[in-house]
Amino acid sequence: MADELNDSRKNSKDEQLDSFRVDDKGKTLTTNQGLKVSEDEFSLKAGERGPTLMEDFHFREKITHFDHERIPERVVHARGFAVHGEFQLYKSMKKYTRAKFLQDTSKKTPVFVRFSTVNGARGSADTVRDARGFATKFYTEEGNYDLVANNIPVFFIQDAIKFPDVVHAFKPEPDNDIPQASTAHDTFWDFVANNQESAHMIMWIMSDRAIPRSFRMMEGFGVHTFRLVNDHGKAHFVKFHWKPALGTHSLVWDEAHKLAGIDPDFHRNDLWGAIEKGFFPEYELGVQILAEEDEFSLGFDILDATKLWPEEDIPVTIIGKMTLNRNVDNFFAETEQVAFHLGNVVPGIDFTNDPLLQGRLFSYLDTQLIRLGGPNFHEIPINRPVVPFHNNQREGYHRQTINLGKVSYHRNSLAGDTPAPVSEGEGGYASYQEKVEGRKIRARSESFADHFSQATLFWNSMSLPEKMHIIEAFSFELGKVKSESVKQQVVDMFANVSLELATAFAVNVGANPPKGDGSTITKSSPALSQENTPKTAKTRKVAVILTDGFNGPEVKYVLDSLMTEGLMPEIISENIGTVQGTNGVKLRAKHTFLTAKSVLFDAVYMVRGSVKNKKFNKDAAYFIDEAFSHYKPIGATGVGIKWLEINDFKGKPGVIVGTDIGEFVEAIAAHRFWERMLV
Ligand code: HDE
Repeated sequence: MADELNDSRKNSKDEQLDSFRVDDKGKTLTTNQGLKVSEDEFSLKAGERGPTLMEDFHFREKITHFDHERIPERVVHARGFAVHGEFQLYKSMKKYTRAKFLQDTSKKTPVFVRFSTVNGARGSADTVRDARGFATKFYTEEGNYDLVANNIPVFFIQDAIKFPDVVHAFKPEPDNDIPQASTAHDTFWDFVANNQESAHMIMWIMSDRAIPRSFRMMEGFGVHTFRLVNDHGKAHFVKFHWKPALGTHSLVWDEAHKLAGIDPDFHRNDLWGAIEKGFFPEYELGVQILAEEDEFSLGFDILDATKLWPEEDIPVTIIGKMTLNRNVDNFFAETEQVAFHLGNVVPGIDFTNDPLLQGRLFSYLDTQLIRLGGPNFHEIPINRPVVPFHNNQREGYHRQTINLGKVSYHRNSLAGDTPAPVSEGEGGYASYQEKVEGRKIRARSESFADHFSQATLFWNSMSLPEKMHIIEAFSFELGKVKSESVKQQVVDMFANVSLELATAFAVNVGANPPKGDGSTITKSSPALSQENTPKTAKTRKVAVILTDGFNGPEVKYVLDSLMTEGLMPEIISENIGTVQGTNGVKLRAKHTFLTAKSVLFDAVYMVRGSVKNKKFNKDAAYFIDEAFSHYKPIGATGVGIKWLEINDFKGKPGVIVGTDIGEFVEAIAAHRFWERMLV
């Protein structure tokens, strides 16, 4: 609740939400009409064993409300998790934009961010292979600005009219509703092979980017080319980026699979838990800027959403930082009811003619009408701007504002012709006056025709382990396709990206090796590889396997040091509760092997003690073996070292023996030891 919030986190949005928050604790039960209720367990009946009476208004109100508790889930991005935070600018962007929140470095702008998977239903698993949504609502002093981004910088299609097609293809197949959450097999790959503009996005979806370790460790991309417009009306093209302070990291596929069963809420638990612990995730906002006169200088069309701007060609300038620092009070009221819309812009931010962007401008408003039940969803607390809104829109379902007076039209004399528009100089939004001319035509521009060069750029930029993961992902996904023809079409299509790639997965899925010469593109972009991401051990979870009789001072030193370094060690023992070491050291075990599996941790610290419990030893062996096979760092002291020797892990990459904390923390920061893949 807000009153528990420490003051530094309070902001204008939070203060606004305060007036809608209700604490029912300690209150008398009433009906929705405020009538105190004397009995809430028994319906009103004609006799103790008789029928329930129609007259029972309390029963009817309670059941009717319950019957109507659900709203339609989002048609895409149904499963999501949102948190509050704030954004602060490092340097003024006044040169490029009149947007006030991008000019004043002293201001903190409240934000609400919803992360999501695209494909699965509301109750599906977090760790499926999919793009992730990364939608940010900035509650600025000029109204709401929504940056509705994904963790992948390109998209499947080039024109919004094909969105229903691609979504129908990747959602569960319509006859049997299989598979849930993950991408459909035959229909999706049939779509891909017959809509080859998808090639670049598919490379990202088959890569580690589609199985992120955490929402806290994902980049965000606005995808489209937008416009920034300054006070003088001068425009620049812009691409928006979010860069996570913790770097961009991923799960491995086997781990992602297991997590979907062991903890379907893995990503929401991770984000919720980090914020509750005070580990506030941070992302820097970056922009790539292109002068209008350079529109045609990149060798591809900047209106084509299947293209990215290589960061080595157009550097990302970091302009500010977003800190996510508060969990929601109520999932439905905030996370479910938040409504994002690309059309929520502020002066100084404008659109381009990207046909995907243009279509989205229609879709996001339209979809809220069915999802939130009418045109007044902007009045829902989470959607309200922190500045007042005044216009002549009236009535409709669930209207809450009580507009005074008789006048609800423009122009008028009875209210002095108010509410009245203001000039651009006074903050009125005016669209950028782009000169447009052309014939009405349903066609794709020739400049959108190259579907493969950047898919190859992506492939060329991957490290060896990343390439092996991509081959594995294609082999897994296509391996599930029943149609031999579809498999072959996909193999032949991806030969245009890389002959090496297509040949490798063709063998695995039982298709014929591809024909053709492959790609001649040799360019690569190091920024695309996760090998080159920032690496830190901060906030990583370490499983500590510990039993009674451990070396008290030594283990305490290791755990204290890990915590000082900002890591989260959690003890697994024979029982939940106290574990007793030498020198009177007592620690608290949070887990047993029943509640903790290795996939829930980033690293293992193996200590053990004097216990001879066979079942425990067997479970510990499985645990550490699995962690090793997922390339995770493993540390050991005491009896734990002997155990590593037995399993022949000692001396292997990422296996650290002894109390050199620096070495262990460095290994955890490295995240994975892919060298194990090759030995
Ligand atoms: Fe969306 N998208 N989208 N999308 N999208 C929705 O809006 C749509 C696209 C994205 O957390 C829907 O409120 C069309 C690209 C996110 O609430 C809907 C097209 C990108 C979210 C919709 C696209 C996105 C959505 C469903 C092709 C990355 C979740 C519910 C032209 C830049 C927002 C809703 C949240 C949600 C339409 C393509 C990101 C139906 C027509 C490209 C993060 O309006």
